[in-house]
Amino acid sequence: MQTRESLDQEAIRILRANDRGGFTVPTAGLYPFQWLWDAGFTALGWMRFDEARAWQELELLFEGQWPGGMLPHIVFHRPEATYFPGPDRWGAPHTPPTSGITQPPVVATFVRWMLERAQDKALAEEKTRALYPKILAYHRWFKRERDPHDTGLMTTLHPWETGADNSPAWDEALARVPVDPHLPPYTRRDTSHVDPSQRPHKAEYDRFLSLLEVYKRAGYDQLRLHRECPFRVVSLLIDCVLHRANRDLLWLSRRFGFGDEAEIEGWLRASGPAIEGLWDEESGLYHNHDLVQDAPIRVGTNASFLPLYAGTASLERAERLARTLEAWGRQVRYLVPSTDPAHPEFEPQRYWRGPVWAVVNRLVATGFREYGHLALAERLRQDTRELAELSGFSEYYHPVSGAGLGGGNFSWTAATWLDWAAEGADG
Ligand code: 9WN
Repeated sequence: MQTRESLDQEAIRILRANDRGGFTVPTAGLYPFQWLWDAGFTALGWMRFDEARAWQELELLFEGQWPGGMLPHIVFHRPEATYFPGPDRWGAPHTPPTSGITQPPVVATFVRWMLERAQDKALAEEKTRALYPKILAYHRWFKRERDPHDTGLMTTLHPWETGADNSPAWDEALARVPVDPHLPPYTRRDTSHVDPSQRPHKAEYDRFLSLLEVYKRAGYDQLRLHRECPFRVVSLLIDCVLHRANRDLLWLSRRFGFGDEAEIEGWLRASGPAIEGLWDEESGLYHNHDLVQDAPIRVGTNASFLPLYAGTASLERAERLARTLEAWGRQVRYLVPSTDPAHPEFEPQRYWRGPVWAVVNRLVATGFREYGHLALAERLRQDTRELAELSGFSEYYHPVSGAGLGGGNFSWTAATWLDWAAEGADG
């Protein structure tokens, strides 16, 4: 058990050790590049002790932005051999090399939080002004390329885009993805860093990689992929994070007088009711949606609570969600398990199939706090804090024993400690 002060120091040490000169790797070895939503959470952590460095994290992330606005989920700033798949396998048309898919778009919201909290307001305003048009271009890309029929919901093309790669929510949709008979042979690197019982199975990797071949054949043409990609879902992680990000982009537009309010309000008018359409009265949860089958994916996950973070839910639905989460909390010691602990596919040590992720806890807690469920929000923060005290800054944690799992010395967990779990920046 470590003290608050020693953990603060340890968290700062981890971010500095994972700094590669302006961008932060999630953890050395296992993930040696810059990831999109990791960069967002990590910038919040840097903000606590080096504001200039925090802004730089986002500046370097946008070096990966594609001309059409897409912000890729990995920027391969420099070659590293310890991760697969690397830039060659993606074959994406960009310099610096990047992946060819996106990830939960946390940036607009976190830029707002950074601006609000900054000690150096002049620097924060200058950086926000420079980032704003890039974030707007990214959100326009989402609307144009991922919601071409204006349904209010984004099409997600890969489990990696959701950030929750092997969640049981994707099992059926992924099982339908044919394994490419000409899939080039590959050697996984993740299982040389982490015990395979804590990582996805080979059957999942075969399909993760088969999807890359589909994208390359389509020349990364998103509209073509709406027809040709065999994996198409609505992901609560993407849609709720994007809805929230658009609310914060709207706020930024007003705050600086950028004049984009009407366009952003139009997006929000479509996405708000569409997210509410994912509600399932019977389970008291929101569900992801399979677009290939046009059917709800009835698997409770830690993302099922995110319409509170989006701010789209009614007070009544928030109350139901609170009761559902409290019920989960009677089945595990630490909230929020990444999968409903009563679900037959719940696996408490395997990645997104059961373990607790500090960053998702932070988003879920923000939602409950904003809806006035202060005790539950505080329990999420307390559980996250205890996990760090017990097991240090791991990638994820066992929801029953609290053991640290996956990679160690993990940037976004350390950053989430500094910015939120240690004492809470926001109440
Ligand atoms: C694929 C970096 C990333 C996180 C994801 C997490 C994991 C990568 C992987 O690591 O995914 O993107 O190779 O397993 O699932 O959420 O951003 O920390």
